[in-house]
Amino acid sequence: MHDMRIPLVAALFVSLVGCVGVVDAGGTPGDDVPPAGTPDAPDAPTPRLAATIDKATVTTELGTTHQFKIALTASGDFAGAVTITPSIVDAALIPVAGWDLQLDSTSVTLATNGTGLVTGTLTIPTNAVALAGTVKFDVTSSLGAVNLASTVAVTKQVTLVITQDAGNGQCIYPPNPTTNLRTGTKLRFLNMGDGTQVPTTIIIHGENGNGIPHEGNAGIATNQAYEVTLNQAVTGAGWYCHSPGNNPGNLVVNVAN
Ligand SMILES: [Cu+2]
Repeated sequence: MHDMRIPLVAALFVSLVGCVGVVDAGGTPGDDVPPAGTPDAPDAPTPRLAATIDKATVTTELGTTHQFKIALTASGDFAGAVTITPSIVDAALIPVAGWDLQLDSTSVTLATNGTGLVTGTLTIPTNAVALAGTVKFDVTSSLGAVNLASTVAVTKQVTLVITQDAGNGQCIYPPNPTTNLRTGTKLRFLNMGDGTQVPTTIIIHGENGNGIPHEGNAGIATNQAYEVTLNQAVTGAGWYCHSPGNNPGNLVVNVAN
């Protein structure tokens, strides 16, 4: 019995030594503790720039101005210059002529995680030919480009707003006495009097034959429009309020093909 135990213990010892050698991979005994690493640091934030536009579509008429608010928001510790490039294109991405698009600033430098606001102003002239377009703002930074867009649809009509003087009831006309149109445009004389003047109605004087028919005696009530579609080219068609009166002598409509 004793003779058999000794080789068994020796064999077990050899086995244990061999096992430790494999784990150590040739190193010093006892160094098979994982190296004292630094704890995981929080992941570095991913820099981002969000850009949004306040309206995706505009439905309007000729002779109007529209503002687009472009909001910029940096996050993930992003900071730096942001450039905004405006353009107006049609469905085939061809630039739209005759409309005007301006920015109050074309470049903004954002502080770390800061915000910015840029305003674009679109002006559609009364005699623009294009009746549709996409207003684009390409927002570029070191992170790349974000493309914002708003589609604009235009009705071929122009509204001239007329109010009445609170003192004597006389018509108050649009600030620009000259209205340039294209043939086929509906021209609307809109009575925006406050309804307190007498008469509250307005009769538009047009010289029959020059393109603007004289309005009938019923006139236009408050918040209503006298509408005429101008299908003939004409230069210098005069108009004014026949009632309640006052002809400044300089109100003209020009119509071109
Ligand atoms: Cu008249």
